Parts: sequence; C-alpha cells; structure tokens
Amino acid sequence: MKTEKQYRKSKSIVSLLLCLALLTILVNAAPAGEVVLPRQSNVYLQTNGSQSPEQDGDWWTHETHGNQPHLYQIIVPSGVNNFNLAVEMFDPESYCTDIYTDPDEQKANLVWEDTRVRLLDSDRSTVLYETVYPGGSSASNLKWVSFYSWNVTGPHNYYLDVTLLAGAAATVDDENGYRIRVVDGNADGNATNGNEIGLYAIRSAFSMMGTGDLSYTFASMYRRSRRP
Ligand SMILES: [Ca+2]
Ligand SMILES: [Ca+2]
Ligand SMILES: [Ca+2]
Ligand SMILES: [Ca+2]
Repeated sequence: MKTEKQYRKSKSIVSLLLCLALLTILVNAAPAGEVVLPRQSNVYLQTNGSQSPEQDGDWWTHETHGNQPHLYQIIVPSGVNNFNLAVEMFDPESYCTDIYTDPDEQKANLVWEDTRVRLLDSDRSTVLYETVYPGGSSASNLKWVSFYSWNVTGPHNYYLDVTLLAGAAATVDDENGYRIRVVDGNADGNATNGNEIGLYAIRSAFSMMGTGDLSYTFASMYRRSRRP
C-alpha cells in the first residue's frame, strides 16, 4: 500500500487541472450519435470540494472564489420531437483504488465525500431529477452507469450541476473525476442536419491522467450578445 506521501507525489505528477471560464464545445464524433464530455481518453471532468486545495486549480468550486457547482448544458434543438434522451456518467462517485487510472482523490481529511448530480430545467433552478453517488462506493467505480433518461422536445435547454457534499466530517475536499455522455444525440438518424443534441461545459475543470508530456485539444464557442 502506498503511503500518503507517495500518493500525493504520484497525483501531482499525473494530474493537471485546467479551469474553463468560457462555454466550451466538446462534441464527440463517436458512432451512433454518442456525445461524450470530455472526448479525449486521458482527460476527465473533475469537480472538487469547496475546501479542496486551491492550488489544484478549481476556481469555480472553491469556497473563497467561485463557490458554485460545476455546470453542464444539454441543448435540445428544434426538430427533436418526443425523443428519449439518456444521460450516463463514468465514475461519478468519489472513490479510488488505483491512482494511475482513476482521477478521484480523497485529499487531506481522509474521508470520501458524496457527490450530487442534478438535472435542472432551462431556468437553471428547477430540479427535475437528482441522485447522490456515495463517496467510497465501488458501485460506479471506473464504469459507465445510467444517470437518467427522459423524453425531450426541442428547442429546450437542460443543465446538469455537480457538487461534492460535506458529510459528517464537515470538511469537503475530495477531487472527483468523471465523464458525462448523451448515449444518442442524433434523434433523427441524420448526423449532419443541425438538429443533434449537444453536451457542453459551462463551469468545469479537467484532470489529465498519464505520464510524460500531456496535451488536450478542445474548441470554444463564444456567444456574441446582441446589441440593444
Ligand atoms: Ca472512482
Ligand atoms: Ca475528502
Ligand atoms: Ca469519480
Ligand atoms: Ca440529426
């Protein structure tokens, strides 16, 4: 078993966080309309507890800075009619048994915290569904699991927010890596006619896993506000 010192040293080598301040498009060109966020295999989304180490780079969730949950957007465009939208998550819980393949980190309080994922309506506040993935549970560890599926009609925007929850220990400092996917974002079978369901990161951070020189490529979409 690795000592805590070894653990921290290993993680400092393999992980690099990049905060997103802009709406970022990460649409995957995977078969059958699958849309995965993020699309590169050695990169995870990573939501950190509000008291996680500041130097790990998650401005959005830190209690003295953004102090907000990570936020993702699902855009259902016009032309989608009563389509069953299924969202799945990879490794949504905070629990790690292999520091070289799993980006989850327990950090200094040595307690695994729970992670809450909520589906919000277009107003970003009405909660349509939520589930809590228990910290320290192997049920979803390093595997895809269903989050939720529901019927959608466009145009309509949905949101997902992800938050580490403080448990009995009060401190919440885990760093939870995961992925999100829309199982099939191509409601009409035509992948190029502009009505594909999209999955986007609005507030998030990334964790890059691997050794040596690491890189990640992504595209950003800037929304120009209309002049009055
Ligand atoms: Ca895990
Ligand atoms: Ca913890
Ligand atoms: Ca995880
Ligand atoms: Ca289509």
